[in-house]
Amino acid sequence: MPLIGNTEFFKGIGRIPYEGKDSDNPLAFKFYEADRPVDGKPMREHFKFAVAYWHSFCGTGADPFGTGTLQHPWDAPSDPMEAARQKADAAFEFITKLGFDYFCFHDFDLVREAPSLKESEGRLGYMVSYIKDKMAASGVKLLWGTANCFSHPRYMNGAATNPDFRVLARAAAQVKGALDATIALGGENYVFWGGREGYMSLLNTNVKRELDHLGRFLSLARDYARAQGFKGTFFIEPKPMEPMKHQYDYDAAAVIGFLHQYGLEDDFKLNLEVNHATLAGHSMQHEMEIAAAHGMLGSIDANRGDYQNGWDTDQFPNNLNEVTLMMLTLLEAGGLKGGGINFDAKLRRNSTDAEDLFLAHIGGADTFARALLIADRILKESTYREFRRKRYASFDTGKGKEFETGRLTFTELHDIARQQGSIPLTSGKQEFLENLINRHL
Ligand code: XLS
Ligand code: NI
Ligand code: NI
Repeated sequence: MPLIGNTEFFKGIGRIPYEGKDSDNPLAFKFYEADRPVDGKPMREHFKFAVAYWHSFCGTGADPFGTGTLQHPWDAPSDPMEAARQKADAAFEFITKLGFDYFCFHDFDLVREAPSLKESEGRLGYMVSYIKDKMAASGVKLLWGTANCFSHPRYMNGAATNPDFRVLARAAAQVKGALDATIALGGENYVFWGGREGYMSLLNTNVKRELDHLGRFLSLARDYARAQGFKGTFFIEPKPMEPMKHQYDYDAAAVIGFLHQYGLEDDFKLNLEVNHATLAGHSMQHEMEIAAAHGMLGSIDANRGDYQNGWDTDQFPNNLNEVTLMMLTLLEAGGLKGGGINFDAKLRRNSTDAEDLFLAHIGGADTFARALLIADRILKESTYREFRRKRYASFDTGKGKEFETGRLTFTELHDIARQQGSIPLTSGKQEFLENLINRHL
């Protein structure tokens, strides 16, 4: 295994092979076979699997009740630039051994933020060139970049929706830097997750002004990036709450309405996250269906929640039934528009072996690969597609078609109802379809 840096961080683990479903090697893919074609394109293109820099290389396992349990050797150097270089070395060793094609990052995942904006920009600029070389050497690409405008105390009342203009300007400077970094690294997309764009209390909040500020901020960011030659897609990542009591980007439907209200619908799509969907009281398939219905199914942050509790636990995906339903929607929608599957998931606090990060990603990739194969079979070999099509057959011809194509008036509908006599009940066949899905799992 040729190393890109000098130190090997994940010793004793080589390139993860595909060994097929009968393998009992925990460090092998059982279903994810990158070059295997499914429905006309290889798995790697369906998924564009990405490693999330923040969880995998910055997360320490700390929680509100205790300090970190994961002691990363790359965090040891006190010099921030040395620590950042080592972290990048570890990240690219990991991604290359795993065989994924992409990564995603926030600006200050790459290097610790400095006390001043100017010095922070200098640090980021240096790390961008360091990482650019690693990308060239490994062939790993950037799925998307983003700015962390939620961790620093200055953002406690929001970034683009902060009531203090000075904080908004500071956030703009940070997003500019993250856009520049994304463009310099050939990033295919750029994400906005409005972590603190919302409120803790309506008593101190002017919702209308905050939404207008957010709309203007995003328009300016878009115009800046386009002027710099960025051709990729901007994504909004909906999440209903956490850290705020309420976030404006609540769910897919709310974000789509917002994008249209502020004239952003041509440049922006959605980056949907499984655990955010469930926090909003939806299934992930629901969120994907809503996005796909508007041509906005852009990208996916893959993880899962714990269905016994209600916060963003960001566990690695392993629920075959849930992911199969997602893959049905993905295939029917013709794939993701520009994005991929980013594992926005973290190890449990007590998963402390170096190999655990590999096992987590292998399990996630295998769940998606297996689900894709199942969904492809359901669509090609069962009556699922045909049943769903036929359910709307009354709109395919005659008066139904005239209605769909805008050729009937309301009074004509009334006339039709008068003439048509009694309407037989038609079963929705829900249990039939549920059994059909289970039979293919
Ligand atoms: C947090 C979000 C975050 C975004 C990127 O819940 O998922 O990780 O994906 O800022
Ligand atoms: Ni999340
Ligand atoms: Ni996310």
